[in-house]
Amino acid sequence: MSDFDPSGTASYSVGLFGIPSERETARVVLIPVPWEVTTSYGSGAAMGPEAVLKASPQIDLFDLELGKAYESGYHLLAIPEEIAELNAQLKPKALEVRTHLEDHGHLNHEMQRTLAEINTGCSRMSEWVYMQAKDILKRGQIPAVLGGDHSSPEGNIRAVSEATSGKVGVLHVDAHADLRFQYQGFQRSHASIMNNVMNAPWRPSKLVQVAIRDFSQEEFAQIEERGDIETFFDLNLKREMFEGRTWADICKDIAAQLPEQIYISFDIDGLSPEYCPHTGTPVPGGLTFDQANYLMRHLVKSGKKIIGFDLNEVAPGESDEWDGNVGARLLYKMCGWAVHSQPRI
Ligand SMILES: [Mn+2]
Repeated sequence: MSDFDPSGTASYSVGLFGIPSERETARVVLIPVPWEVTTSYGSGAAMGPEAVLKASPQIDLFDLELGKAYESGYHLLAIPEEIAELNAQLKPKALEVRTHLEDHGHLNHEMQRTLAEINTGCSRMSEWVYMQAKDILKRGQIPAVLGGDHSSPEGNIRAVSEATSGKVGVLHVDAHADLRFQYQGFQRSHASIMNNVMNAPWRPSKLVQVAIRDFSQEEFAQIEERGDIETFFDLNLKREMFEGRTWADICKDIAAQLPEQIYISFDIDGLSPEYCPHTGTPVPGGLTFDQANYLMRHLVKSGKKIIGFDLNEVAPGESDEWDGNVGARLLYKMCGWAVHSQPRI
């Protein structure tokens, strides 16, 4: 990085955010996952990693609150062709299964076989992410997933949870609760990720959800039942703020629910849709960019350690790069806060 000019014109061909960094020495290693097999509504999340990478060099690296955190290195691995191919192969099959289910109400023998093939493929993707994340953790680096739909980070959450013997707590920012028990027959659907995470043998100690505003009655029942799931519904957050509570006060409440070691799983649709108009399942309401950033700042200032994280469901528009731009800026803040939370001693 010696001849690198952080104020100069940057290119993504140099690396994420235009920063030259080595896999071996970077503090944060990002795993791109071009995946959207079970996406049920709008598509494009598989193009998320590329969109974020291409938009990333326009960020001014010097940051008022993060300083020169980037100097510790944020390295994005190459977009894995094998996973991209598997995604391209399975996505039309998943659509076929879904259409068949809608038309007939059940799956015939052939469609059940196709469904099994999709479930196996989704497990393969998760296993691949898990192996990457384990390797990154072993080297003392911070693993981050850049999705892909919300099923893509499961392997990363698993690796982090195992590395902390299940002590880690997950902060989950999303419009959706993602607690569905299977979705349309898919075991690893984007809508089931937190159900899968919180029912796994390696599950984290706590799931704290923020900005949730779209969920089923069954998901609500699970939230009510379980002591290890705490949900800050968007409606309640907004009501409290309308009645005079500050976001700083609410951030304190959120921090109080989390253990010291945290993992952040950020679905871009947790933000208000104006920040992510092309994401697969946008929902009105949600956080502003600044609220999300302040929440992360608050958590780090209150002593939380960000052990790993993911950003998912960023989907580029056809003619503008706004979604990728916001995604890159959010990712930059996440990388910076992760580094700030775990200063090298
Ligand atoms: Mn979502």
